[in-house]
Amino acid sequence: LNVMMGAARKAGRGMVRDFGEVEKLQVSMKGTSDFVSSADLKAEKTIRAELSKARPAFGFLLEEGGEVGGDDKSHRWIVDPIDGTTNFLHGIPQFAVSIGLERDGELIAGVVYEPISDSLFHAEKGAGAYLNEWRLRVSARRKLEESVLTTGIPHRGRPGQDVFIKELTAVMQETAGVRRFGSAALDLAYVAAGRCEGYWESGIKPWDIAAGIVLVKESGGYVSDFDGKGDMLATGDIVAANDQLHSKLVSLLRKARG
Ligand code: LIP
Repeated sequence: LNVMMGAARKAGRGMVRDFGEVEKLQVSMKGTSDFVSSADLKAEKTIRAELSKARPAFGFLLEEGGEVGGDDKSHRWIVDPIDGTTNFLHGIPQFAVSIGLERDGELIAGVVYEPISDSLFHAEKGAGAYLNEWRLRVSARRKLEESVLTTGIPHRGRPGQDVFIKELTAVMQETAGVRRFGSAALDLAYVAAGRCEGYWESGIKPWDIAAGIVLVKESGGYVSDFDGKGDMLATGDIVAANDQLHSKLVSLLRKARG
Protein backbone atom coordinates (compact mmCIF):
# COMPACT_ATOMS: atom_id res chain seq x y z
CA LEU A 1 0.00 0.00 0.00
CA ASN A 2 2.88 2.42 0.78
CA VAL A 3 4.34 1.81 -2.66
CA MET A 4 0.97 2.47 -4.30
CA MET A 5 0.41 5.64 -2.27
CA GLY A 6 3.89 6.93 -3.11
CA ALA A 7 3.37 6.30 -6.83
CA ALA A 8 -0.03 8.01 -6.79
CA ARG A 9 1.31 11.07 -4.97
CA LYS A 10 4.29 11.37 -7.30
CA ALA A 11 2.10 11.19 -10.42
CA GLY A 12 -0.37 13.57 -8.76
CA ARG A 13 2.29 16.28 -8.33
CA GLY A 14 2.97 16.28 -12.08
CA MET A 15 -0.77 16.30 -12.76
CA VAL A 16 -1.31 19.42 -10.65
CA ARG A 17 1.40 21.20 -12.68
CA ASP A 18 -0.14 20.04 -15.99
CA PHE A 19 -3.64 21.00 -14.81
CA GLY A 20 -2.41 24.59 -14.46
CA GLU A 21 -1.33 24.63 -18.11
CA VAL A 22 -3.90 22.33 -19.61
CA GLU A 23 -4.06 24.26 -22.89
CA LYS A 24 -0.42 23.37 -23.62
CA LEU A 25 -0.99 19.59 -23.47
CA GLN A 26 -1.08 17.38 -26.53
CA VAL A 27 -4.47 15.71 -26.79
CA SER A 28 -5.56 12.90 -29.08
CA MET A 29 -8.66 10.74 -29.43
CA LYS A 30 -8.64 7.00 -28.61
CA GLY A 31 -12.24 6.65 -29.81
CA THR A 32 -15.36 8.78 -30.16
CA SER A 33 -15.22 11.39 -27.37
CA ASP A 34 -12.52 9.31 -25.63
CA PHE A 35 -9.47 11.51 -25.07
CA VAL A 36 -5.88 10.90 -23.99
CA SER A 37 -3.38 13.66 -23.23
CA SER A 38 0.37 13.86 -22.74
CA ALA A 39 -0.42 14.25 -19.01
CA ASP A 40 -2.12 10.80 -18.93
CA LEU A 41 0.90 9.22 -20.63
CA LYS A 42 3.41 10.97 -18.39
CA ALA A 43 1.50 10.00 -15.23
CA GLU A 44 1.23 6.38 -16.34
CA LYS A 45 5.00 6.27 -17.00
CA THR A 46 5.72 7.65 -13.51
CA ILE A 47 3.36 5.19 -11.81
CA ARG A 48 4.70 2.24 -13.75
CA ALA A 49 8.30 3.16 -12.95
CA GLU A 50 7.57 3.60 -9.22
CA LEU A 51 5.64 0.33 -8.92
CA SER A 52 8.20 -1.64 -10.96
CA LYS A 53 11.05 -0.28 -8.87
CA ALA A 54 9.42 -1.68 -5.71
CA ARG A 55 8.01 -4.93 -7.17
CA PRO A 56 9.89 -5.68 -10.43
CA ALA A 57 8.14 -9.01 -11.08
CA PHE A 58 4.50 -7.89 -10.92
CA GLY A 59 2.47 -7.52 -14.13
CA PHE A 60 0.26 -4.58 -15.14
CA LEU A 61 -3.05 -3.72 -16.71
CA LEU A 62 -2.66 -0.08 -17.74
CA GLU A 63 -5.31 2.18 -19.25
CA GLU A 64 -2.94 3.53 -21.85
CA GLY A 65 -0.32 0.74 -22.12
CA GLY A 66 -2.62 -2.30 -21.90
CA GLU A 67 -1.61 -5.66 -20.45
CA VAL A 68 2.06 -6.05 -19.51
CA GLY A 69 3.00 -9.51 -18.26
CA GLY A 70 5.40 -9.95 -15.34
CA ASP A 71 7.47 -12.90 -14.08
CA ASP A 72 5.18 -13.10 -11.05
CA LYS A 73 1.96 -14.49 -12.55
CA SER A 74 -0.08 -14.03 -9.38
CA HIS A 75 0.22 -10.25 -8.92
CA ARG A 76 -1.07 -7.55 -11.24
CA TRP A 77 -1.35 -3.78 -10.82
CA ILE A 78 -4.45 -2.26 -12.45
CA VAL A 79 -3.78 1.40 -13.21
CA ASP A 80 -5.71 4.39 -14.50
CA PRO A 81 -3.28 7.33 -14.41
CA ILE A 82 -6.05 9.94 -14.75
CA ASP A 83 -9.58 8.72 -14.14
CA GLY A 84 -11.67 11.65 -15.28
CA THR A 85 -9.55 12.74 -18.24
CA THR A 86 -12.48 14.70 -19.70
CA ASN A 87 -12.82 16.69 -16.46
CA PHE A 88 -9.05 17.26 -16.38
CA LEU A 89 -8.98 18.58 -19.93
CA HIS A 90 -11.88 20.94 -19.23
CA GLY A 91 -10.29 22.40 -16.11
CA ILE A 92 -12.74 20.61 -13.81
CA PRO A 93 -10.73 19.59 -10.73
CA GLN A 94 -12.40 16.21 -10.14
CA PHE A 95 -10.03 13.57 -11.44
CA ALA A 96 -7.96 10.91 -9.73
CA VAL A 97 -5.15 8.41 -9.95
CA SER A 98 -6.51 4.88 -9.50
CA ILE A 99 -4.23 1.94 -8.62
CA GLY A 100 -5.56 -1.49 -7.72
CA LEU A 101 -3.59 -4.61 -6.83
CA GLU A 102 -4.81 -8.07 -7.72
CA ARG A 103 -3.45 -11.33 -6.28
CA ASP A 104 -4.54 -14.57 -7.98
CA GLY A 105 -7.48 -12.75 -9.55
CA GLU A 106 -8.65 -11.18 -6.27
CA LEU A 107 -8.44 -7.44 -5.60
CA ILE A 108 -6.47 -6.96 -2.39
CA ALA A 109 -5.55 -3.27 -2.26
CA GLY A 110 -6.63 0.01 -3.80
CA VAL A 111 -5.56 3.64 -3.87
CA VAL A 112 -7.60 6.52 -5.33
CA TYR A 113 -5.81 9.86 -5.14
CA GLU A 114 -7.45 13.18 -5.97
CA PRO A 115 -4.44 15.46 -6.38
CA ILE A 116 -6.22 18.83 -6.38
CA SER A 117 -7.76 18.31 -2.93
CA ASP A 118 -4.85 16.10 -1.78
CA SER A 119 -7.36 13.38 -0.86
CA LEU A 120 -5.77 9.95 -0.60
CA PHE A 121 -8.32 7.15 -0.35
CA HIS A 122 -6.69 3.80 0.42
CA ALA A 123 -7.69 0.32 1.48
CA GLU A 124 -6.18 -3.09 1.95
CA LYS A 125 -8.20 -6.28 2.20
CA GLY A 126 -9.00 -6.98 5.84
CA ALA A 127 -7.49 -3.74 7.12
CA GLY A 128 -10.25 -1.19 6.44
CA ALA A 129 -10.51 1.84 4.18
CA TYR A 130 -9.17 5.33 4.89
CA LEU A 131 -9.24 8.87 3.55
CA ASN A 132 -5.80 10.17 4.50
CA GLU A 133 -5.72 9.06 8.17
CA TRP A 134 -9.50 8.88 8.73
CA ARG A 135 -11.26 5.53 8.76
CA LEU A 136 -14.13 5.29 6.26
CA ARG A 137 -17.61 3.82 6.70
CA VAL A 138 -20.35 3.61 4.09
CA SER A 139 -23.49 5.66 4.75
CA ALA A 140 -26.02 4.27 7.19
CA ARG A 141 -29.06 5.57 5.27
CA ARG A 142 -31.48 2.69 4.67
CA LYS A 143 -34.09 4.15 2.37
CA LEU A 144 -33.82 4.79 -1.34
CA GLU A 145 -35.91 7.95 -0.93
CA GLU A 146 -33.22 9.42 1.37
CA SER A 147 -30.33 8.37 -0.86
CA VAL A 148 -28.06 10.26 -3.22
CA LEU A 149 -26.61 8.10 -5.98
CA THR A 150 -23.86 8.68 -8.47
CA THR A 151 -23.47 7.30 -11.99
CA GLY A 152 -21.70 7.67 -15.33
CA ILE A 153 -23.59 9.00 -18.33
CA PRO A 154 -22.57 7.34 -21.61
CA HIS A 155 -21.08 9.94 -23.93
CA ARG A 156 -21.48 10.29 -27.69
CA GLY A 157 -20.60 7.07 -29.49
CA ARG A 158 -20.84 4.89 -26.39
CA PRO A 159 -23.39 2.04 -26.49
CA GLY A 160 -26.18 1.62 -23.95
CA GLN A 161 -27.66 5.12 -24.03
CA ASP A 162 -31.30 3.93 -24.30
CA VAL A 163 -30.86 1.48 -21.42
CA PHE A 164 -29.18 4.18 -19.34
CA ILE A 165 -32.19 6.51 -19.77
CA LYS A 166 -34.45 3.73 -18.45
CA GLU A 167 -32.17 3.17 -15.45
CA LEU A 168 -31.91 6.87 -14.71
CA THR A 169 -35.67 7.34 -14.92
CA ALA A 170 -36.24 4.53 -12.43
CA VAL A 171 -33.54 5.79 -10.03
CA MET A 172 -34.72 9.44 -10.28
CA GLN A 173 -38.23 8.41 -9.30
CA GLU A 174 -37.08 6.57 -6.17
CA THR A 175 -34.19 8.61 -4.74
CA ALA A 176 -33.27 12.01 -3.29
CA GLY A 177 -30.88 12.79 -6.13
CA VAL A 178 -28.42 11.58 -8.75
CA ARG A 179 -24.94 13.08 -9.31
CA ARG A 180 -22.48 12.71 -12.19
CA PHE A 181 -18.94 13.55 -11.06
CA GLY A 182 -17.02 12.23 -14.08
CA SER A 183 -14.62 9.79 -12.40
CA ALA A 184 -15.71 6.27 -11.54
CA ALA A 185 -12.80 5.91 -9.12
CA LEU A 186 -14.04 8.95 -7.17
CA ASP A 187 -17.66 7.77 -7.40
CA LEU A 188 -16.62 4.58 -5.59
CA ALA A 189 -14.46 6.51 -3.12
CA TYR A 190 -17.47 8.72 -2.29
CA VAL A 191 -19.61 5.63 -1.64
CA ALA A 192 -16.84 4.30 0.63
CA ALA A 193 -16.75 7.64 2.45
CA GLY A 194 -20.54 7.65 2.96
CA ARG A 195 -20.96 10.83 0.89
CA CYS A 196 -23.23 9.02 -1.57
CA GLU A 197 -25.28 5.92 -0.80
CA GLY A 198 -24.61 4.16 -4.09
CA TYR A 199 -23.13 4.19 -7.59
CA TRP A 200 -23.91 2.33 -10.78
CA GLU A 201 -22.49 2.32 -14.32
CA SER A 202 -22.26 0.11 -17.41
CA GLY A 203 -19.47 -0.26 -19.94
CA ILE A 204 -16.80 0.73 -17.44
CA LYS A 205 -13.20 -0.50 -17.68
CA PRO A 206 -11.29 -2.50 -15.04
CA TRP A 207 -8.80 0.33 -14.41
CA ASP A 208 -11.65 2.76 -13.60
CA ILE A 209 -13.05 0.58 -10.80
CA ALA A 210 -10.41 -1.87 -9.49
CA ALA A 211 -9.14 0.35 -6.66
CA GLY A 212 -12.58 1.72 -5.79
CA ILE A 213 -14.04 -1.78 -5.37
CA VAL A 214 -11.56 -2.46 -2.54
CA LEU A 215 -12.45 0.90 -0.94
CA VAL A 216 -16.18 0.15 -0.91
CA LYS A 217 -15.79 -3.40 0.39
CA GLU A 218 -13.39 -2.33 3.13
CA SER A 219 -15.72 0.41 4.30
CA GLY A 220 -18.55 -2.08 4.77
CA GLY A 221 -20.31 -1.73 1.39
CA TYR A 222 -21.30 -4.19 -1.30
CA VAL A 223 -20.20 -4.28 -4.94
CA SER A 224 -21.56 -6.49 -7.74
CA ASP A 225 -22.51 -6.53 -11.40
CA PHE A 226 -26.16 -6.16 -12.42
CA ASP A 227 -26.73 -9.88 -11.79
CA GLY A 228 -25.60 -9.46 -8.20
CA LYS A 229 -22.40 -11.44 -9.00
CA GLY A 230 -18.77 -10.45 -8.65
CA ASP A 231 -17.88 -10.18 -12.35
CA MET A 232 -17.54 -6.37 -12.52
CA LEU A 233 -14.10 -6.33 -14.14
CA ALA A 234 -15.22 -8.76 -16.86
CA THR A 235 -18.73 -7.42 -17.56
CA GLY A 236 -17.98 -3.70 -17.09
CA ASP A 237 -21.25 -3.41 -15.15
CA ILE A 238 -21.10 -2.25 -11.55
CA VAL A 239 -23.48 -1.50 -8.70
CA ALA A 240 -21.97 -0.36 -5.40
CA ALA A 241 -23.89 0.68 -2.31
CA ASN A 242 -24.11 0.42 1.42
CA ASP A 243 -25.24 -2.93 2.79
CA GLN A 244 -28.84 -1.76 3.29
CA LEU A 245 -29.37 -0.47 -0.22
CA HIS A 246 -27.32 -2.69 -2.50
CA SER A 247 -29.95 -5.36 -3.18
CA LYS A 248 -32.69 -2.72 -3.57
CA LEU A 249 -30.61 -0.90 -6.14
CA VAL A 250 -29.76 -4.10 -8.03
CA SER A 251 -33.46 -5.05 -8.30
CA LEU A 252 -34.48 -1.51 -9.29
CA LEU A 253 -31.90 -1.43 -12.08
CA ARG A 254 -32.70 -4.95 -13.30
CA LYS A 255 -36.41 -4.10 -13.46
CA ALA A 256 -35.66 -0.87 -15.35
CA ARG A 257 -33.44 -2.65 -17.88
CA GLY A 258 -36.24 -5.14 -18.58
C1 LIP B 1 -14.04 7.79 -17.24
C2 LIP B 1 -14.82 7.33 -16.01
C3 LIP B 1 -16.15 8.07 -16.01
C4 LIP B 1 -16.92 7.32 -17.02
C5 LIP B 1 -16.27 7.68 -18.35
C6 LIP B 1 -14.82 7.26 -18.40
P1 LIP B 1 -11.46 7.97 -17.97
O1 LIP B 1 -12.73 7.27 -17.22
O2 LIP B 1 -14.27 7.22 -14.84
O3 LIP B 1 -16.84 8.14 -14.80
O4 LIP B 1 -18.27 7.59 -16.96
O5 LIP B 1 -16.97 7.17 -19.43
O6 LIP B 1 -14.64 5.88 -18.57
O7 LIP B 1 -11.66 7.66 -19.41
O8 LIP B 1 -11.49 9.42 -17.68
O9 LIP B 1 -10.27 7.28 -17.41
